[in-house]
Amino acid sequence: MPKVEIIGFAPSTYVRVVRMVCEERGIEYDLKAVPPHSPDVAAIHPLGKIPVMRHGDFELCESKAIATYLDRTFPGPQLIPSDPRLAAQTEQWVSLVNTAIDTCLVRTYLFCYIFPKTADGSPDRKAIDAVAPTVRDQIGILDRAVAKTGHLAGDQFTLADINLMPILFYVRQFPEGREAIAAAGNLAAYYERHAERPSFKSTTPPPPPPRQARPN
Ligand SMILES: N[C@@H](CCC(=O)N[C@@H](CS)C(=O)NCC(=O)O)C(=O)O
Repeated sequence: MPKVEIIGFAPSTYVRVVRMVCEERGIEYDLKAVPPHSPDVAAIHPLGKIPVMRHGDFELCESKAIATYLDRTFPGPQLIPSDPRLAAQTEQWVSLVNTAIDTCLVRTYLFCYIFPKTADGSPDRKAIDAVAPTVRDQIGILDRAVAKTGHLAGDQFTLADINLMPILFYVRQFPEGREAIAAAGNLAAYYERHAERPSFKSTTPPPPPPRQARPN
């Protein structure tokens, strides 16, 4: 079978998700570390977003689609369980995280720090203060979701957990997020536990560059 190629740079949370899937499943892959909208990406993703994937003559975009393809194509314990209820719960949490939680915690909150729209490039204090209550609310939602089993779907580590961990990694690096997670005992323990997985450690991104143009 040809080697999988993941295209997209390491700081991206979504790139990390598909890399973690490869690592968890023991899938050999090459990482082509390029930013969004670069030619290799634009040739596969209609909106130029990362990650995209190439596997032989098969090209695919969107992290959830890539993760599902890898999970179904390669042998081994599945990250999207075959049990219909567990599979649906996995889908449910991937959807909730990608449509609402990523939007708030990454695209709004984190971007106030790493891609601020302020004239001097300093963190956007006004925007941070505005989003902080929603950050706390969403951390509370996640805290309750993992309270029972320490996982988002059933009592096993699934794509739902893989999809969330890269976000928590960044949120913990900024004060409001760090405080909210520290106050959420179940989520803090969840993070500490799953952060020990080799797939998480081996995909740790480099620290974000101090000042950059916002990518979108
Ligand atoms: N729905 C996409 C989202 C991917 C995404 O937003 N990637 C970011 C990097 S983390 C990106 O490419 N941003 C550039 C842009 O939106 O133009 C997926 O799940 O793969």
